[in-house]
Order: sequence, then C-alpha cells, then structure tokens
Amino acid sequence: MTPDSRRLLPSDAPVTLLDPDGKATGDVPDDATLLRSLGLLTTARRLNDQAYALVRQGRLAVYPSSHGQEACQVAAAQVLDAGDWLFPTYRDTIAAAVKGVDPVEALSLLKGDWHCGYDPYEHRVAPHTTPLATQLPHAVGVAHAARLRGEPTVVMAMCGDGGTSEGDFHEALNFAAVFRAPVVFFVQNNEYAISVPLARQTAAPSLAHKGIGYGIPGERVDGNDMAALLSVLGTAVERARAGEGPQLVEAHTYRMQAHTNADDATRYRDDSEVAAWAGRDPITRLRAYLTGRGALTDEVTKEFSADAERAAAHLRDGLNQDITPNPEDLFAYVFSTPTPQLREQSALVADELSREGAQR
Ligand SMILES: Cc1ncc(C[n+]2csc(CCOP(=O)(O)OP(=O)(O)O)c2C)c(N)n1
Repeated sequence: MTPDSRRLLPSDAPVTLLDPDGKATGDVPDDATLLRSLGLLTTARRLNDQAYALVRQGRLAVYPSSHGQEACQVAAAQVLDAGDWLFPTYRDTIAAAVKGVDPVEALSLLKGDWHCGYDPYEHRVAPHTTPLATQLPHAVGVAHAARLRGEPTVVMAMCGDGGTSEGDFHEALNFAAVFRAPVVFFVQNNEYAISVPLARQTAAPSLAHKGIGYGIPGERVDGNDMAALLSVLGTAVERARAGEGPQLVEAHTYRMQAHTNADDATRYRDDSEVAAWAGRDPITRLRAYLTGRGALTDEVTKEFSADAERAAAHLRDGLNQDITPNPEDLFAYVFSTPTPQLREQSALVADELSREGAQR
C-alpha cells in the first residue's frame, strides 16, 4: 500500500476521548463547550422521549427516536457555522433542532401535516428525507455550488449504516471526491437498519473504510462520546472549509429504542445487548466527566432540566394544535416551474374544492 492510500484509512479503533466512566483519555474540548453540549443533550433526550409519548397519544404518525445516539446529532450541528448546511434523515430531528429549526416544525412531516414544515433556507437545514441516501447527492450539489461561488460553506450530510448500501451513497462520495466538494459524510452506525444487523450490511472492516475506494479519508469515532465527536467532526469541517475536500466519518453508536413505533425490536435483538449499550450512555459519561472537573453543579443541572421541560412543553403544545391544511399546498413548493401534469392535477383539486364549497 502506498503511504498516500494509508493516509485515507481510518484509525483501527473508534477515536475516544472520554471512557464510559467519564475519564478523559485524550485532549478533550474545553469545559464551557462540553457544558453547552450537556445542556443540549439533556433537552435532546427529553424531546426524544416526549415525541415518543406523542406517538402513543396519536399526535404524531411515527417517530424514529434517536434516544441513546443524541450525542452524534448534537455534535453534528454544533460544529457547523450558521452559514453551513445540514442534510438530515428522518432520525435526525435533534440535529435539525440544534441547528435552529423549531422541533414542532421539524416534526410536521412525521405528523403528516407537511412535506417539510420549515423553510430550509432559514437555518440551512434541508428537508428530512425518508428514502435512504437520496439526500447525499443533493448535499454534494449544494457543497459543490458553494465552492464554485467561492463561499466558505461546509455541508454535513447524514445517513445511517443502512444508507451506505444505497447507490446514492456511492455516487455522492465519488462526485464529492473528484470535485473536492466541502462535505462531511456523517454515518451514524447504530448497528441496525431496522432488523438488518451491521454484519449483514457490509463485509468491510468498518464503514469508514469505504472512503478509500473514492479517495476520501475515513475516520471512526465513538458515537457516545461527546468530546470525541466534537473533535473528529470539528476537524473534518475545518478541513473541508480549508479546501481539503470531503471526509467520511463513521460514529459507532446504538439505537436504544425500536426503529420506530411500528417496529418490535425484541424480535431481532437481545435485551442483554441493549443493556450493555445502556452502560455507555453519552449523557451519563459527559455528566461524570464534568462533575469530576467541578464544572457541573446542582444549580446548572437544575437549569438544564428546566430548559428541557420547557422544550418538551413547547413540543406538546405545538403538536396538540390541529392545523387545517390547504389541499392546494400539495402542489406548491414541488418545482419552481410546475410541470403540466402538476398544473392539471392542481386545477382538478381546485375544481373539486369549489364544487364541494358550492354544495355546502
Ligand atoms: C431507498 C429506500 N429503501 C428502503 C427504505 C426502507 N427503510 C426505511 S428505514 C430503513 C433502514 C435504514 O437504516 P439505517 O440507514 O441504518 O438508518 P437508521 O434507521 O438506523 O437510522 C429502510 C430499509 C427506504 N426508506 N428507502
């Protein structure tokens, strides 16, 4: 192997800076940054659990929870500047919220009210995507365009381990590498794609190793270690902004709950496996570290809980509102110039609505 290709390979083990007991094993970010992360993580966990409860109450159609993998999402958004773009999947509500999208708006897709529910340009967060990996070529396009315009924009393109088997993943990586697009491909490997375990997803040594085939450096990081995530993702963003091209980052984490409320995870994984991962929880780990440093006091902990409760109440209030959608909005925001078929369908709906109105 040439030294150059070795440079593209990830480390043998995921980068870790805080061990599961919260002891620092490397150069961790400063206390203020980590304290801010802990506040965000506390709210993120509360929002996840609130959204799960709202599904049971019939206020949300479906919720893919990120309970247990919140650190990945908080870090992904935290390392971006306001002008950078985030391309989330259906599971990345928390990343979108940390980037500034109101969680009520972020969840309107999953409530069934809207295709997207927020203005992607306002906070530079693309619509959540349910088709796996289709967002990745779009993310690369945005990054490439920004580079051509000479803008300092970086794009964080997210997907799951299952997403890495899709054709779009490979096309996106290839294009990004050839054109040195400023993209960070961030794979949250949570061990399962619904019921498909990682061993059935890939025969590669790790998902980060997939970068080398495209000429993209890969890196592996402990996805339950906030400090390591901030460091690895932060470096990848800096590299991209400096014109050094894309990077592939694989976070090793675990989906603690079922895929969505429609899934029974006990059919394909053991309780003992779930219990083992509970011992590596990202919040417990960060809390232990910051308490040990004397940076986390009871007062701050109370403030974080109060913030989290406020966010949960806001989500409940928002999702308990019933909206009256305008059926014609189905045709808006699809193409800037609607196709003749869409115009025809829109006219049909308008006609039906006016006849219904006349009958009343
Ligand atoms: C193109 C495409 N094929 C299949 C599906 C059905 N599907 C929905 S979620 C999912 C598993 C995705 O797993 P992963 O990418 O690991 O993400 P995770 O749900 O674990 O976050 C599949 C196969 C889909 N949404 N899109």
